[in-house]
Amino acid sequence: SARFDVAQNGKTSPFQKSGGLAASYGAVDEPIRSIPTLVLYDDAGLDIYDAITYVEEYYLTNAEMQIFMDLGDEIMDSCVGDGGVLIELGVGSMRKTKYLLDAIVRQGKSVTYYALDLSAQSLSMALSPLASHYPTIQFVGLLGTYDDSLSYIQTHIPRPVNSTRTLLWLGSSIGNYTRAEAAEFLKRVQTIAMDTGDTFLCGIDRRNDALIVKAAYDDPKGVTRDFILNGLDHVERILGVKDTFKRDLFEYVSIYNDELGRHEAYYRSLVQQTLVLSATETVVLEKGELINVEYSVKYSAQDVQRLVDGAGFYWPNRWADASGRYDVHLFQK
Ligand code: AVJ
Repeated sequence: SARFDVAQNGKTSPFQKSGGLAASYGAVDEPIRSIPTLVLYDDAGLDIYDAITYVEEYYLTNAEMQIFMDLGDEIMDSCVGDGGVLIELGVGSMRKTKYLLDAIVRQGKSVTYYALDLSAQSLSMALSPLASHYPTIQFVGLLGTYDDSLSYIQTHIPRPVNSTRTLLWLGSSIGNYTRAEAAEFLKRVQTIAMDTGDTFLCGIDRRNDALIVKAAYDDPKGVTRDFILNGLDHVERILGVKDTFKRDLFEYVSIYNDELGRHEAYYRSLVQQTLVLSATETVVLEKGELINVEYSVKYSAQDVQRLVDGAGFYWPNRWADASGRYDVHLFQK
């Protein structure tokens, strides 16, 4: 059966950290405004993201699913033991987790599976059917952010006797962090949430051909555009304003920055406009000005090596998809 737990104290506003439309400096020494990536993930955004995972050009999900379908037994054999604990950071719809659970059941192991997500709704929708389908697996839903989960794991999930903990971070979610942030986060996971011998299974997109990446993030049906532009509505709700971030005064700009190995998603202001964010804060956007909302950072083998070294992990294995675009990596403490 599935039970639910809360890994955090209250809902944190995505704006709390950086302030609305924070200005920072990009590589070109021009101020680049940004909105926290988290604004993309309200309930509507989660639904559109789920639709993205079915878009043919968005190869990441299929690549990862294919790895789990073809190699799930070997992967689970190498990092999950009987009586073990799995903790997945950011589960979403859990479409691909199923293949891992199938492998665990085939291997006759019983495990406890902790699923962390920001949305209570997607947690219960994903977990309820699984709980009845996998009687040897105990499911616990965790509601909270990645950071909330680290201290929760430390204080509430004891190291299993005669087994280990396996953390899962799939879907190349790591890509939404800068390289420095990613290394720092992994270091904290390693320090706070893992013991010697515990493993970390991490799905990471490679630095693929620029055209392939570009098509994945600017699909012809415009599903990605909808996903990004939906963030504007969420921003309005967060700030408690109306008719301020007007959809028809912005367009989605998708850039694959080959040099830095990352896709960059922006809102471009189609006109000069003054946004009244609150009684004390207004922002003037120039015509054509860009506001960054997301980076999707890609990793070459060398980039992964740097990440692993920075976090203090071993890197015992990796499994690639058939087209060689995507890897599931096994890191170990
Ligand atoms: C869920 C963060 C991995 O960056 O590839 C998909 C989100 N953004 N299309 C990604 C996303 C645009 C996705 N992650």
